[in-house]
This record gives sequence, structure tokens and C-alpha cells, in this order.
Amino acid sequence: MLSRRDALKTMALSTGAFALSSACSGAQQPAGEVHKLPPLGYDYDALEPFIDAETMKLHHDKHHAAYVAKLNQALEKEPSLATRSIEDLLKNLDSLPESVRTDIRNQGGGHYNHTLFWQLLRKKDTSAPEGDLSKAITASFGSVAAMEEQIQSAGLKQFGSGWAWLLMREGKLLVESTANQDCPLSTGAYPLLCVDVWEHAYYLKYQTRRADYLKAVLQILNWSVIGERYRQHKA
Ligand code: MN3
Repeated sequence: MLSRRDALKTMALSTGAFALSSACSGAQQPAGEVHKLPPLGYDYDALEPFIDAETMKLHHDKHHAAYVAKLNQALEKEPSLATRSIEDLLKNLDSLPESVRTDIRNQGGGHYNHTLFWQLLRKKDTSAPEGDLSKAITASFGSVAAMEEQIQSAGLKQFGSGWAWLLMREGKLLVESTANQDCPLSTGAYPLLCVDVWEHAYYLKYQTRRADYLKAVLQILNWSVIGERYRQHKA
């Protein structure tokens, strides 16, 4: 039976995911407002022992906050872009003024990627891909385990800093990796899930053991959020 504290945490997790999904959706970004650091949506220690509280605190409050601050700083140079959503900016990098393009790619990518990442994580449970997404994963990779192996391998092989992704590209489900804060939106894909493989994401707890960190993240993915992203994108 859930204790009151667990029940409150569960509520915080679900409302947090909802708030973040609004923050992620460009349509909800109030026009004229600068970008804001979305709340994590759960306690720093909610993902223990898979991801430690100190890492979560630094990662969200310092690293993610810095991407948001630097993105806003860059946008001061081009006030006409201030009303555009982060998705819109990342999808249209090539058409942006050169004065801000690199900052939007790096800082804007950092903001979007982390916003998505927080939303995809939850305390370990029995969540697994369901329905159409489950069928698509089986059709594309053979099994959920085979897809997870590909994510693990993409994350491990990414040299230096970057991200591993499960994404939709031209109607196909694929696993890819990107360097730095590059976002698949900028190459015409739609990200379903991402795993941060920058050292700052795991070094305090896992040191050089990126493989162990990847294995841990795969156990705390919120498949209902990922399934909803898939369903909405297909629609
Ligand atoms: Mn990070």
C-alpha cells in the first residue's frame, strides 16, 4: 500500500510530467516571454539509487539553468526571435541569423534536451512500452530488449559529450546519437526519448562507468510519457 508520502510523490511525479510536457510544447509558450527553467517535477532524490540526488540537483539547478540563461542572453541580440518556441527555433536553425545560430543550437538544444529528459524519468516501476509503440518497437528492433541494447550501444559509442535517442525519422523508429547538445529536431526527426551521456549526468555516482549509468536510466524510463509522445506524433 502507498504511504501518504509515496502518494504525494506519485502525484508530484504525474503533475510534474504534465507541467513539463506543457513547457515542452511550443504552442503553450506565452508570446514575448523569455525561456524559463521548468521545474524538475519531482524531488531530487526521486530517482535514487539509479541517479543520485546531488547529481539531479546540480544537473537541473546549475547545468540546465545555465543553458536557459545563456539562451535568453543570446536572444537579446535578436528580439524578433523571442516569441518563437524552442522547438520552432531548433527545427529552423539554418534560417536563423548567424549571430545567434550557434547559441541556439548549443544553449537552446541544451534547454530542450534536458526539459525532455526530466519528463521521461520516474522512480523505478513496471512501466514498459505499450500498445502501438510496443508494436512499432517490436517491428523495428525485434524486441524491447533489442531496442534497449541499441540505446545502450549508441550512448556508449558517442565519443565525448552527447545524447542517445529513440526517435521518429520519416515515419521510422530509429536509435541515433548526437554530439554536444545537438537536437534531432534540427535534422527533421522527432525525439521520443533521450539519454544524456555528458559526464555531468553520471560522473558523481558512476565515475567512468557510463555503461552502468545507461543501464540504470533504462530502468527508470517513464514509458507512459514516451508512449504518449509517440501517439501524438503519429496523430
Ligand atoms: Mn546534461
